[in-house]
Amino acid sequence: VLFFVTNVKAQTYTPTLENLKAREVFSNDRFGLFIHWGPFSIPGDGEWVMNNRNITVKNYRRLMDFFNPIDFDAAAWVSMAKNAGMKYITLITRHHDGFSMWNTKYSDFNIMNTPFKKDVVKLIADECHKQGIQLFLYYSLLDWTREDYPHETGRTGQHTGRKGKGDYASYLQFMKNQLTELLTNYGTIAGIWFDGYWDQTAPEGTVDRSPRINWRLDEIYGLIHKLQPRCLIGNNHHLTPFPGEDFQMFEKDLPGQNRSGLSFQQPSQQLPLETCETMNNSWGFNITDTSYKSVKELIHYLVNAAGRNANFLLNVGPMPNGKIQPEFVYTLQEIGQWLKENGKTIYGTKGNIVEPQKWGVITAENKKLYVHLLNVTENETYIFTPDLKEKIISASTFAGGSKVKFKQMHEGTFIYLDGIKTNDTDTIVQLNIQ
Ligand code: JFZ
Repeated sequence: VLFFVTNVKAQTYTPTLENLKAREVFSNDRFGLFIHWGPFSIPGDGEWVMNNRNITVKNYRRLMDFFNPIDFDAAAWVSMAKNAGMKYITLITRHHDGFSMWNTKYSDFNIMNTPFKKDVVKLIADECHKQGIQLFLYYSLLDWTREDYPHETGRTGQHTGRKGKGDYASYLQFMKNQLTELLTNYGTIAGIWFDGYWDQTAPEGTVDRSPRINWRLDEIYGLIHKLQPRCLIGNNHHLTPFPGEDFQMFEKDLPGQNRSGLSFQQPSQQLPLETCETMNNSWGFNITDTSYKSVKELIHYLVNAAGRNANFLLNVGPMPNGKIQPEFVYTLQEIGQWLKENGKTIYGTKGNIVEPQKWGVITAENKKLYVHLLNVTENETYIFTPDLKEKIISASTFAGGSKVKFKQMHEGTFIYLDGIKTNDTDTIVQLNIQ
Protein backbone atom coordinates (compact mmCIF):
# COMPACT_ATOMS: atom_id res chain seq x y z
CA VAL A 1 0.00 0.00 0.00
CA LEU A 2 2.81 2.38 0.91
CA PHE A 3 4.44 1.79 -2.47
CA PHE A 4 1.16 2.47 -4.24
CA VAL A 5 0.70 5.73 -2.38
CA THR A 6 4.25 6.93 -3.14
CA ASN A 7 3.85 6.10 -6.81
CA VAL A 8 0.57 7.92 -7.15
CA LYS A 9 2.08 10.96 -5.51
CA ALA A 10 5.07 10.90 -7.83
CA GLN A 11 2.90 10.38 -10.90
CA THR A 12 1.21 13.70 -10.23
CA TYR A 13 4.42 15.65 -10.91
CA THR A 14 3.51 18.36 -13.37
CA PRO A 15 6.53 20.36 -14.47
CA THR A 16 6.11 24.12 -14.10
CA LEU A 17 6.20 26.29 -17.20
CA GLU A 18 9.66 27.52 -16.27
CA ASN A 19 10.80 23.91 -15.93
CA LEU A 20 9.50 23.13 -19.42
CA LYS A 21 11.30 26.21 -20.71
CA ALA A 22 14.51 25.04 -19.00
CA ARG A 23 14.17 21.64 -20.69
CA GLU A 24 14.00 23.40 -24.05
CA VAL A 25 17.06 25.50 -23.30
CA PHE A 26 18.87 22.35 -22.19
CA SER A 27 18.11 20.42 -25.36
CA ASN A 28 19.27 23.34 -27.46
CA ASP A 29 22.60 23.39 -25.59
CA ARG A 30 23.82 20.09 -27.08
CA PHE A 31 27.30 20.12 -25.51
CA GLY A 32 28.47 20.15 -21.89
CA LEU A 33 31.55 19.49 -19.75
CA PHE A 34 31.50 16.75 -17.12
CA ILE A 35 34.07 17.17 -14.33
CA HIS A 36 35.11 14.27 -12.09
CA TRP A 37 37.43 15.71 -9.44
CA GLY A 38 38.13 15.24 -5.77
CA PRO A 39 40.50 13.45 -3.39
CA PHE A 40 39.97 10.34 -5.53
CA SER A 41 42.06 12.12 -8.18
CA ILE A 42 45.18 11.88 -5.99
CA PRO A 43 46.13 8.20 -6.50
CA GLY A 44 45.74 8.68 -10.28
CA ASP A 45 43.73 5.49 -10.61
CA GLY A 46 40.20 6.69 -11.38
CA GLU A 47 37.27 7.64 -9.15
CA TRP A 48 36.50 4.03 -8.18
CA VAL A 49 39.92 3.56 -6.52
CA MET A 50 38.45 3.10 -3.04
CA ASN A 51 36.26 0.22 -4.16
CA ASN A 52 38.64 -1.30 -6.71
CA ARG A 53 41.56 -1.47 -4.29
CA ASN A 54 39.43 -2.39 -1.24
CA ILE A 55 40.51 0.67 0.73
CA THR A 56 38.81 0.92 4.12
CA VAL A 57 37.01 4.09 5.21
CA LYS A 58 39.70 4.70 7.80
CA ASN A 59 42.56 4.56 5.28
CA TYR A 60 40.65 6.39 2.55
CA ARG A 61 39.98 9.37 4.81
CA ARG A 62 43.72 10.05 4.85
CA LEU A 63 43.40 11.39 1.28
CA MET A 64 41.66 14.39 2.80
CA ASP A 65 45.03 15.53 4.23
CA PHE A 66 46.61 15.62 0.77
CA PHE A 67 43.98 17.49 -1.24
CA ASN A 68 45.67 20.80 -1.96
CA PRO A 69 45.28 21.76 -5.64
CA ILE A 70 47.48 24.87 -5.68
CA ASP A 71 47.07 25.33 -9.46
CA PHE A 72 43.26 25.21 -9.44
CA ASP A 73 41.69 28.15 -11.28
CA ALA A 74 37.90 28.01 -11.63
CA ALA A 75 37.91 30.85 -14.17
CA ALA A 76 40.30 28.90 -16.39
CA TRP A 77 38.13 25.77 -16.29
CA VAL A 78 34.98 27.68 -17.12
CA SER A 79 36.55 29.61 -19.98
CA MET A 80 38.08 26.39 -21.31
CA ALA A 81 34.56 24.90 -21.43
CA LYS A 82 33.14 27.99 -23.11
CA ASN A 83 35.91 28.05 -25.72
CA ALA A 84 35.18 24.39 -26.43
CA GLY A 85 31.64 25.45 -27.36
CA MET A 86 30.13 23.90 -24.25
CA LYS A 87 26.96 25.44 -22.83
CA TYR A 88 26.92 23.80 -19.41
CA ILE A 89 29.10 22.16 -16.80
CA THR A 90 28.15 19.11 -14.72
CA LEU A 91 30.32 19.05 -11.62
CA ILE A 92 30.85 16.18 -9.18
CA THR A 93 29.80 17.52 -5.79
CA ARG A 94 29.86 14.16 -4.03
CA HIS A 95 30.86 10.89 -5.67
CA HIS A 96 30.46 7.33 -4.32
CA ASP A 97 33.36 7.88 -1.88
CA GLY A 98 31.05 10.29 -0.01
CA PHE A 99 33.46 13.24 -0.04
CA SER A 100 31.66 16.61 -0.25
CA MET A 101 33.30 19.24 -2.46
CA TRP A 102 31.52 22.10 -0.68
CA ASN A 103 31.20 23.64 2.76
CA THR A 104 28.55 21.30 4.16
CA LYS A 105 27.29 21.26 7.71
CA TYR A 106 26.22 17.63 7.48
CA SER A 107 29.51 15.78 7.02
CA ASP A 108 33.04 16.45 8.21
CA PHE A 109 34.37 14.52 5.21
CA ASN A 110 34.43 17.67 3.13
CA ILE A 111 36.61 20.17 1.29
CA MET A 112 36.88 22.59 4.25
CA ASN A 113 38.81 19.94 6.17
CA THR A 114 41.51 19.58 3.50
CA PRO A 115 44.60 21.83 3.42
CA PHE A 116 42.91 23.60 0.47
CA LYS A 117 40.03 24.76 2.75
CA LYS A 118 38.04 26.39 -0.07
CA ASP A 119 34.52 25.63 -1.22
CA VAL A 120 35.08 24.24 -4.73
CA VAL A 121 31.36 24.17 -5.58
CA LYS A 122 31.13 27.85 -4.64
CA LEU A 123 34.24 28.81 -6.64
CA ILE A 124 32.93 27.04 -9.74
CA ALA A 125 29.29 28.14 -9.28
CA ASP A 126 30.32 31.81 -8.96
CA GLU A 127 32.48 31.57 -12.02
CA CYS A 128 29.74 29.83 -14.06
CA HIS A 129 27.27 32.55 -13.15
CA LYS A 130 29.83 35.23 -13.95
CA GLN A 131 30.74 33.76 -17.34
CA GLY A 132 27.15 32.84 -18.19
CA ILE A 133 27.29 29.06 -18.42
CA GLN A 134 24.80 26.72 -16.78
CA LEU A 135 25.77 24.55 -13.83
CA PHE A 136 24.52 21.03 -13.15
CA LEU A 137 25.52 19.19 -9.99
CA TYR A 138 26.31 15.47 -9.90
CA TYR A 139 25.21 13.87 -6.63
CA SER A 140 25.73 10.20 -5.77
CA LEU A 141 22.93 8.33 -4.03
CA LEU A 142 25.42 5.56 -3.28
CA ASP A 143 27.90 6.14 -0.46
CA TRP A 144 30.96 3.99 0.35
CA THR A 145 31.84 5.69 3.64
CA ARG A 146 28.69 6.45 5.66
CA GLU A 147 27.44 3.90 8.17
CA ASP A 148 23.78 4.75 7.53
CA TYR A 149 23.92 4.03 3.77
CA PRO A 150 22.31 0.57 3.30
CA HIS A 151 25.65 -0.96 2.38
CA GLU A 152 24.62 -4.50 3.29
CA THR A 153 22.23 -4.63 0.30
CA GLY A 154 24.57 -2.72 -2.04
CA ARG A 155 26.44 -4.23 -4.94
CA THR A 156 29.62 -2.27 -4.19
CA GLY A 157 31.43 -0.89 -1.18
CA GLN A 158 31.61 -4.21 0.68
CA HIS A 159 35.24 -3.83 1.73
CA THR A 160 35.16 -0.55 3.56
CA GLY A 161 35.23 -1.90 7.09
CA ARG A 162 31.68 -0.75 7.82
CA LYS A 163 29.75 -2.87 10.28
CA GLY A 164 26.09 -3.52 10.95
CA LYS A 165 23.28 -2.30 8.77
CA GLY A 166 22.44 0.97 7.15
CA ASP A 167 19.55 3.16 8.24
CA TYR A 168 17.92 4.55 5.12
CA ALA A 169 15.62 6.99 6.93
CA SER A 170 18.70 8.63 8.44
CA TYR A 171 20.64 8.56 5.15
CA LEU A 172 17.69 10.01 3.22
CA GLN A 173 17.45 12.90 5.69
CA PHE A 174 21.19 13.50 5.24
CA MET A 175 20.80 13.67 1.44
CA LYS A 176 17.85 16.05 1.74
CA ASN A 177 19.89 18.30 4.04
CA GLN A 178 22.82 18.34 1.64
CA LEU A 179 20.67 18.92 -1.44
CA THR A 180 18.98 21.79 0.37
CA GLU A 181 22.40 23.37 0.92
CA LEU A 182 23.35 22.88 -2.75
CA LEU A 183 20.08 24.38 -3.96
CA THR A 184 20.09 27.28 -1.50
CA ASN A 185 23.65 28.57 -1.22
CA TYR A 186 24.94 28.48 -4.80
CA GLY A 187 22.47 30.49 -6.86
CA THR A 188 20.64 29.03 -9.83
CA ILE A 189 21.38 25.37 -10.35
CA ALA A 190 20.37 24.18 -13.82
CA GLY A 191 20.08 20.53 -12.84
CA ILE A 192 20.90 17.70 -10.48
CA TRP A 193 22.53 14.61 -11.99
CA PHE A 194 21.95 11.59 -9.77
CA ASP A 195 24.00 8.42 -9.87
CA GLY A 196 24.37 5.26 -7.81
CA TYR A 197 20.74 4.11 -7.80
CA TRP A 198 21.96 0.98 -9.59
CA ASP A 199 23.92 -0.07 -6.48
CA GLN A 200 20.66 -1.43 -5.03
CA THR A 201 19.50 -3.26 -8.17
CA ALA A 202 20.59 -6.38 -10.03
CA PRO A 203 23.00 -5.66 -12.90
CA GLU A 204 21.91 -4.19 -16.24
CA GLY A 205 20.44 -6.74 -18.62
CA THR A 206 18.86 -8.85 -15.86
CA VAL A 207 15.09 -9.14 -15.76
CA ASP A 208 14.24 -7.99 -12.26
CA ARG A 209 15.81 -4.57 -11.73
CA SER A 210 13.62 -3.57 -8.79
CA PRO A 211 15.65 -1.93 -6.03
CA ARG A 212 16.37 -3.71 -2.74
CA ILE A 213 15.51 -0.57 -0.80
CA ASN A 214 12.76 1.97 -1.33
CA TRP A 215 14.80 4.99 -2.40
CA ARG A 216 11.78 7.32 -1.90
CA LEU A 217 13.01 9.40 -4.82
CA ASP A 218 9.68 11.20 -5.04
CA GLU A 219 10.53 12.93 -1.74
CA ILE A 220 13.96 13.97 -3.03
CA TYR A 221 12.61 15.12 -6.38
CA GLY A 222 9.76 16.98 -4.69
CA LEU A 223 12.21 18.85 -2.50
CA ILE A 224 14.37 19.85 -5.47
CA HIS A 225 11.44 21.09 -7.52
CA LYS A 226 10.14 22.97 -4.51
CA LEU A 227 13.48 24.70 -3.89
CA GLN A 228 14.19 25.45 -7.56
CA PRO A 229 11.31 24.52 -9.90
CA ARG A 230 13.45 25.14 -12.96
CA CYS A 231 16.15 22.72 -11.81
CA LEU A 232 16.20 19.69 -14.13
CA ILE A 233 16.48 16.24 -12.60
CA GLY A 234 18.26 13.36 -14.30
CA ASN A 235 19.20 9.99 -12.85
CA ASN A 236 21.82 7.59 -14.18
CA HIS A 237 19.75 4.54 -13.19
CA HIS A 238 19.87 3.06 -16.69
CA LEU A 239 16.09 2.51 -16.62
CA THR A 240 13.06 4.16 -18.22
CA PRO A 241 12.69 7.64 -16.68
CA PHE A 242 10.79 7.81 -13.38
CA PRO A 243 8.06 10.35 -12.63
CA GLY A 244 9.68 13.60 -11.53
CA GLU A 245 12.66 13.33 -13.86
CA ASP A 246 13.15 16.05 -16.46
CA PHE A 247 15.74 14.52 -18.76
CA GLN A 248 17.00 11.06 -19.62
CA MET A 249 20.63 10.09 -19.71
CA PHE A 250 22.66 7.38 -21.37
CA GLU A 251 26.10 6.41 -20.14
CA LYS A 252 28.78 5.71 -22.77
CA ASP A 253 26.11 5.05 -25.38
CA LEU A 254 24.19 6.93 -28.01
CA PRO A 255 20.43 6.69 -27.36
CA GLY A 256 19.16 3.52 -28.99
CA GLN A 257 22.59 1.86 -28.92
CA ASN A 258 23.75 -0.49 -26.21
CA ARG A 259 27.45 -0.92 -26.79
CA SER A 260 28.36 -0.39 -23.13
CA GLY A 261 25.90 -3.00 -21.88
CA LEU A 262 24.47 -0.27 -19.63
CA SER A 263 21.75 1.09 -21.92
CA PHE A 264 18.86 -1.32 -22.27
CA GLN A 265 16.36 1.52 -21.76
CA GLN A 266 14.44 2.97 -24.73
CA PRO A 267 15.03 6.64 -25.53
CA SER A 268 12.20 8.86 -24.28
CA GLN A 269 10.11 10.64 -26.91
CA GLN A 270 9.19 13.44 -24.50
CA LEU A 271 12.21 14.25 -22.36
CA PRO A 272 15.49 15.86 -23.40
CA LEU A 273 18.23 13.26 -23.84
CA GLU A 274 21.87 13.30 -22.84
CA THR A 275 24.77 10.92 -23.29
CA CYS A 276 28.06 11.11 -21.41
CA GLU A 277 31.47 9.83 -22.54
CA THR A 278 35.09 9.95 -21.46
CA MET A 279 38.17 11.44 -23.17
CA ASN A 280 40.12 8.24 -22.53
CA ASN A 281 38.56 5.31 -20.65
CA SER A 282 38.42 6.95 -17.21
CA TRP A 283 36.12 9.45 -15.52
CA GLY A 284 38.48 10.42 -12.69
CA PHE A 285 42.16 11.25 -13.35
CA ASN A 286 44.01 8.09 -14.41
CA ILE A 287 47.74 8.45 -14.84
CA THR A 288 48.20 5.28 -16.92
CA ASP A 289 45.20 5.69 -19.21
CA THR A 290 46.57 7.25 -22.39
CA SER A 291 43.96 5.84 -24.78
CA TYR A 292 42.80 9.30 -25.77
CA LYS A 293 39.95 9.59 -28.23
CA SER A 294 40.80 11.70 -31.24
CA VAL A 295 39.25 15.08 -32.02
CA LYS A 296 37.52 13.47 -34.98
CA GLU A 297 36.05 10.63 -32.87
CA LEU A 298 34.66 13.10 -30.35
CA ILE A 299 33.21 15.41 -33.01
CA HIS A 300 31.57 12.34 -34.52
CA TYR A 301 30.14 11.48 -31.12
CA LEU A 302 28.74 15.00 -30.75
CA VAL A 303 27.23 14.96 -34.25
CA ASN A 304 25.84 11.46 -33.75
CA ALA A 305 24.27 12.54 -30.46
CA ALA A 306 22.68 15.63 -32.04
CA GLY A 307 21.45 13.46 -34.90
CA ARG A 308 19.66 11.34 -32.30
CA ASN A 309 18.28 14.37 -30.46
CA ALA A 310 20.73 14.09 -27.55
CA ASN A 311 23.21 16.32 -25.77
CA PHE A 312 26.80 15.23 -25.38
CA LEU A 313 28.32 15.55 -21.91
CA LEU A 314 32.07 15.12 -22.40
CA ASN A 315 34.11 14.31 -19.33
CA VAL A 316 37.46 15.48 -17.99
CA GLY A 317 39.14 14.20 -14.84
CA PRO A 318 41.34 17.09 -13.68
CA MET A 319 44.66 16.31 -11.98
CA PRO A 320 45.28 16.56 -8.22
CA ASN A 321 47.10 19.88 -8.71
CA GLY A 322 43.93 21.40 -10.15
CA LYS A 323 45.09 21.47 -13.76
CA ILE A 324 43.45 19.71 -16.65
CA GLN A 325 45.93 17.59 -18.56
CA PRO A 326 47.24 19.17 -21.79
CA GLU A 327 45.90 16.33 -23.96
CA PHE A 328 42.33 17.16 -22.90
CA VAL A 329 42.86 20.91 -23.16
CA TYR A 330 44.13 20.51 -26.72
CA THR A 331 41.22 18.27 -27.76
CA LEU A 332 38.66 20.65 -26.30
CA GLN A 333 40.27 23.59 -28.12
CA GLU A 334 40.05 21.76 -31.43
CA ILE A 335 36.40 20.79 -30.91
CA GLY A 336 35.70 24.43 -30.03
CA GLN A 337 37.32 25.51 -33.27
CA TRP A 338 35.13 23.08 -35.23
CA LEU A 339 32.02 24.31 -33.42
CA LYS A 340 32.85 27.94 -34.17
CA GLU A 341 32.58 27.05 -37.84
CA ASN A 342 29.85 24.42 -37.72
CA GLY A 343 27.91 25.04 -34.49
CA LYS A 344 24.95 26.34 -36.46
CA THR A 345 24.33 22.75 -37.60
CA ILE A 346 24.39 21.45 -33.98
CA TYR A 347 23.04 23.95 -31.43
CA GLY A 348 19.28 24.33 -31.31
CA THR A 349 18.75 21.61 -33.90
CA LYS A 350 16.48 18.58 -33.78
CA GLY A 351 17.57 15.06 -34.58
CA ASN A 352 15.84 11.85 -35.61
CA ILE A 353 14.87 13.29 -38.99
CA VAL A 354 15.74 9.94 -40.56
CA GLU A 355 17.08 6.75 -38.95
CA PRO A 356 20.86 7.05 -38.47
CA GLN A 357 22.51 5.92 -41.71
CA LYS A 358 25.84 4.31 -42.59
CA TRP A 359 27.02 7.67 -43.92
CA GLY A 360 25.90 9.68 -40.89
CA VAL A 361 22.96 11.65 -39.51
CA ILE A 362 20.73 14.66 -40.22
CA THR A 363 20.06 17.61 -37.93
CA ALA A 364 17.30 20.13 -38.57
CA GLU A 365 16.52 23.73 -37.80
CA ASN A 366 13.59 25.68 -39.22
CA LYS A 367 13.60 25.22 -42.96
CA LYS A 368 17.08 23.74 -43.10
CA LEU A 369 18.30 20.17 -42.92
CA TYR A 370 21.97 19.51 -42.28
CA VAL A 371 23.16 16.23 -43.75
CA HIS A 372 26.29 15.25 -41.84
CA LEU A 373 28.44 12.96 -43.95
CA LEU A 374 30.64 11.35 -41.32
CA ASN A 375 31.63 8.24 -43.21
CA VAL A 376 32.01 8.67 -46.95
CA THR A 377 34.99 7.45 -48.90
CA GLU A 378 36.77 9.27 -51.72
CA ASN A 379 35.19 7.14 -54.43
CA GLU A 380 31.57 7.35 -53.27
CA THR A 381 29.71 9.46 -55.81
CA TYR A 382 26.38 9.78 -54.02
CA ILE A 383 24.56 8.99 -50.79
CA PHE A 384 20.96 7.99 -50.41
CA THR A 385 18.70 9.13 -47.60
CA PRO A 386 15.29 7.51 -47.04
CA ASP A 387 11.90 9.13 -46.44
CA LEU A 388 12.49 12.88 -46.30
CA LYS A 389 9.00 14.27 -45.83
CA GLU A 390 9.77 17.84 -46.83
CA LYS A 391 10.35 19.03 -50.38
CA ILE A 392 13.91 20.14 -51.03
CA ILE A 393 14.24 23.48 -52.80
CA SER A 394 18.02 23.68 -53.01
CA ALA A 395 21.18 22.02 -51.71
CA SER A 396 24.67 23.36 -51.05
CA THR A 397 27.77 22.60 -49.00
CA PHE A 398 27.56 24.22 -45.57
CA ALA A 399 31.21 25.23 -45.84
CA GLY A 400 31.62 27.42 -48.90
CA GLY A 401 28.07 27.17 -50.16
CA SER A 402 28.79 25.46 -53.46
CA LYS A 403 25.82 23.95 -55.21
CA VAL A 404 25.07 20.26 -54.61
CA LYS A 405 23.10 18.13 -57.04
CA PHE A 406 20.24 16.02 -55.69
CA LYS A 407 17.33 13.96 -56.89
CA GLN A 408 14.28 13.65 -54.64
CA MET A 409 11.84 10.80 -55.20
CA HIS A 410 9.17 9.45 -52.93
CA GLU A 411 11.40 6.51 -51.82
CA GLY A 412 14.13 8.89 -50.75
CA THR A 413 16.72 11.31 -51.98
CA PHE A 414 20.04 10.97 -53.79
CA ILE A 415 22.66 13.54 -52.90
CA TYR A 416 25.53 13.61 -55.40
CA LEU A 417 29.03 14.09 -54.11
CA ASP A 418 30.90 14.57 -57.37
CA GLY A 419 32.59 17.91 -57.59
CA ILE A 420 32.07 18.79 -53.93
CA LYS A 421 34.93 19.21 -51.52
CA THR A 422 34.65 16.52 -48.85
CA ASN A 423 36.05 16.93 -45.38
CA ASP A 424 37.60 14.07 -43.43
CA THR A 425 35.73 14.94 -40.22
CA ASP A 426 32.26 15.91 -41.42
CA THR A 427 31.08 17.06 -44.82
CA ILE A 428 27.89 19.00 -44.20
CA VAL A 429 25.32 19.41 -46.96
CA GLN A 430 22.62 21.97 -46.30
CA LEU A 431 19.18 21.24 -47.72
CA ASN A 432 16.76 24.14 -47.89
CA ILE A 433 13.25 22.81 -47.60
CA GLN A 434 9.82 24.18 -48.35
C1 JFZ B 1 28.73 5.89 -12.85
C2 JFZ B 1 29.82 6.01 -11.81
O1 JFZ B 1 29.95 4.83 -11.09
C3 JFZ B 1 31.11 6.41 -12.46
O2 JFZ B 1 32.12 6.55 -11.50
C4 JFZ B 1 30.93 7.70 -13.20
O3 JFZ B 1 30.63 8.74 -12.29
C5 JFZ B 1 29.83 7.55 -14.21
C6 JFZ B 1 29.49 8.81 -14.92
O4 JFZ B 1 28.64 7.07 -13.60
O5 JFZ B 1 28.99 4.81 -13.69
C7 JFZ B 1 28.41 3.62 -13.47
C8 JFZ B 1 27.08 3.45 -13.47
C9 JFZ B 1 26.55 2.18 -13.29
C10 JFZ B 1 27.38 1.12 -13.09
C11 JFZ B 1 28.73 1.30 -13.09
C12 JFZ B 1 29.26 2.55 -13.29
N1 JFZ B 1 26.86 -0.16 -12.90
O6 JFZ B 1 25.66 -0.34 -13.06
O7 JFZ B 1 27.63 -1.10 -12.61
